[in-house]
Amino acid sequence: MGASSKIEIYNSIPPEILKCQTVEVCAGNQNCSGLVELINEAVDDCTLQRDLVWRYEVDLFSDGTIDSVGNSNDASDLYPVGNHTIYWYVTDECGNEGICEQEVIVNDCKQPTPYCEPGIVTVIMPTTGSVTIWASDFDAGSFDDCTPNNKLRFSFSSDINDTGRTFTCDSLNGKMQMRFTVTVYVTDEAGNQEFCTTEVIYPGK
Ligand SMILES: [Ca+2]
Ligand SMILES: [Ca+2]
Repeated sequence: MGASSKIEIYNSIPPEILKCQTVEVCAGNQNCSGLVELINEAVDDCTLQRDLVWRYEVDLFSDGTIDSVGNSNDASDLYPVGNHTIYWYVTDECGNEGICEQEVIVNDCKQPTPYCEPGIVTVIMPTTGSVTIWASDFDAGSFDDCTPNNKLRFSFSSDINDTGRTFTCDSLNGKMQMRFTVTVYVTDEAGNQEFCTTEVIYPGK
């Protein structure tokens, strides 16, 4: 009696999945996705590793919708930039199922490639006595591996909210013609930055 209940308890122990910890990688340069090696292992008290039966489900972007499934312990693949969840299931020969979920994070780690206009010629508006220029005015085709062009941010410093500069007659300091060097930062959605340097030119009257 005691022995048989002991065996039942013994048989009800599911395999323990060993690799459930979060995996974080940088996207490679192609297609803004990262090659992630995900080969799992489990231990079980009554079934040999090679006799365990595996399957997994992949929820890309962890939005609750399963996007692909597999019948092995190898979910290695190209994963897009974002956060994803892998659900691992492994069954022993007694029908006990071990389950775990694993987060996979693919980051955009690469800076944008900035291209600045060589210089912008502007004049101070007589009506207001000033002119405001925008960092985005200097963009000459900057691009990023992951962020679409219309989502790139342009600023005059590493602060992405530093988007405009206002020049007044005082900025010209009485000179007829003047050139101001400006640094234009390009920032992608992941916060990676790169800059180019150009100038604002006042041609004078
Ligand atoms: Ca999904
Ligand atoms: Ca990037």
